[in-house]
Amino acid sequence: ARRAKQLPQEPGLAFCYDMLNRVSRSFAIVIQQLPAGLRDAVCVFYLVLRALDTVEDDMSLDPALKVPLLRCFHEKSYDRKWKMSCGGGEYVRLMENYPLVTDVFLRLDQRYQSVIADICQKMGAGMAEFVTDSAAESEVATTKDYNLYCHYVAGLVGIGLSHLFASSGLESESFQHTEDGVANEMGLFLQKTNIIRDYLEDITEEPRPRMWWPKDVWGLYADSLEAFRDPAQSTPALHCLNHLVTDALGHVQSCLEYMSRLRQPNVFRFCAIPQIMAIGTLSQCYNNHKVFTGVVKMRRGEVAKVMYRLDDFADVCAAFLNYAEDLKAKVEQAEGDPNQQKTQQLCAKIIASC
Ligand code: PS7
Ligand code: MN
Ligand code: MN
Ligand code: MN
Ligand code: MN
Ligand code: MN
Repeated sequence: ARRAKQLPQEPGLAFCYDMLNRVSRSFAIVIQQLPAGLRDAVCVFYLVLRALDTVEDDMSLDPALKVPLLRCFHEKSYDRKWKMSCGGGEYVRLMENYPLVTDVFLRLDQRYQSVIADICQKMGAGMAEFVTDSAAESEVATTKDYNLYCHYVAGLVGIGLSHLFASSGLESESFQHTEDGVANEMGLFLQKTNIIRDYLEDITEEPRPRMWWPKDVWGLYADSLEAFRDPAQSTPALHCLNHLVTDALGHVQSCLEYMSRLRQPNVFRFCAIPQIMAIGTLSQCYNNHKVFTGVVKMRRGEVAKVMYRLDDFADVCAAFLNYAEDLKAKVEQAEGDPNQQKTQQLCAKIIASC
């Protein structure tokens, strides 16, 4: 049951699963292992949002076109002819063959279609709020804005997925009502980890940087986000990094609570594997200057170890315990870090609840 399912032959579905495997490293495997009643809906949900994100990320699109497109993107999944040329790499093919995604979308259960379209509408409108038309040095002013942006691009995914789980009957009805709470935080934890880890990728983005680190945090440590790239500024850079890791760790209790309520083994794996990779990535990033000079990634073998034999909540606790212990050891070494105590307390709390 854990083997990846054979690729479907029907053209729409074949395109969707082929695309999924081309554009996502970690999601392709866990989505393909979902129960039949959810698999296609989650695959289409992923591709619709990936297409929306391609519009958001395309910096050659004029904001005067991008903003209205983000706002009406949810309607495109009902228009069998709609497609566009946008993005780069594999995403060009996704956008040019969008009618194949639409074809599968329109054959999904009505309730699944409504959830996907509703989340796409809210996410697109939220992304539109954060579009800036000049080379502003930072898009995100406050931690409140940071939480809001992460809600739009990831928290809403957690909420939508919860609605799909409840609609499928595979998980409890209570997943229908998790709007502002733990489902949102499941997404925030993943998105913040991505934003923290991608510092260098995002600041070196062409034609201009796209930064999501909140100014009310980085402003405590430097006059610009660029400054953190200077090796002479490594101390404030690490303090800022550790501050954001600490902020992200604040979501762990909610994530553990959410995962403890899942019942279907493959829905559980789909939710838990990315969460474990997130805490593993955070533990690698903490106090690690490589975030500012290169790519910090979990090793292949470590990822495989996570994916192999993850069956129940006890396995999640064991993994979180392991990474929280790693982190705790690193925090002890971070002498002079202004958030050291706070980070220590969060680690202790995670260890105690695992
Ligand atoms: C529908 C599975 C499981 C309750 C495309 C999964 C980009 C981190 O740096 O590609 O942009 O390349 O590594 C996923 C909650 C969203 C949040 C969000 C749709 C978990 C478009 C995913 C994913 C909620 C906006 C991957 C948040 O980033 O980043 C489905 C429960 C898409 C989830 C983006 C990011 C996802 C992300 P980069 P990645
Ligand atoms: Mn984006
Ligand atoms: Mn993106
Ligand atoms: Mn609801
Ligand atoms: Mn990123
Ligand atoms: Mn990426």
